[in-house]
Amino acid sequence: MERTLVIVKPDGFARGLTGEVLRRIEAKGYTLDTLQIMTADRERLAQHYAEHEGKPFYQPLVDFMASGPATFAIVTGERVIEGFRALAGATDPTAAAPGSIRGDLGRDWGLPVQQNIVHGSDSPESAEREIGIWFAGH
Ligand code: IDP
Repeated sequence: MERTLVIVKPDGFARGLTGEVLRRIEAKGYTLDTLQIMTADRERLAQHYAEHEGKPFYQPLVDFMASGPATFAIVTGERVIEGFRALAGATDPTAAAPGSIRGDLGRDWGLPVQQNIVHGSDSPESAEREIGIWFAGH
């Protein structure tokens, strides 16, 4: 069974969209395996977003992700990585297709980081790496 790391980012948490995101995951038929609400620390965010280090949005991204509580979830199911990314929609919430989480619930707020409500791992390797960062022992 495949698994992925989903984060309801601080914008989604602050807007009260955690339940809506989890509802869509469950309605799609995936299973919530582990859930935790926490404010992410910068050390683990630097590991999580290592591939973006040096990009113009990297520091604003880390600042945003550390700015308040977020919901971290391990979600399981057949092809859940691909499936959750389809549920999430394109990275840019303005361009994300209506029907997706970002397309239905997100927009551009004129900020240096796209506040796009959710994160989902992009490959099995990323999922295992990210789960190891946020859920040691899982
Ligand atoms: P993903 O979350 O759709 O997988 P990534 O390319 O992995 O997208 O980027 C990680 C996060 O960094 C995005 O979700 C978004 O919050 C932010 N981000 C990505 N590209 C840009 C950009 O060009 N400008 C501002 N923020 C960005």
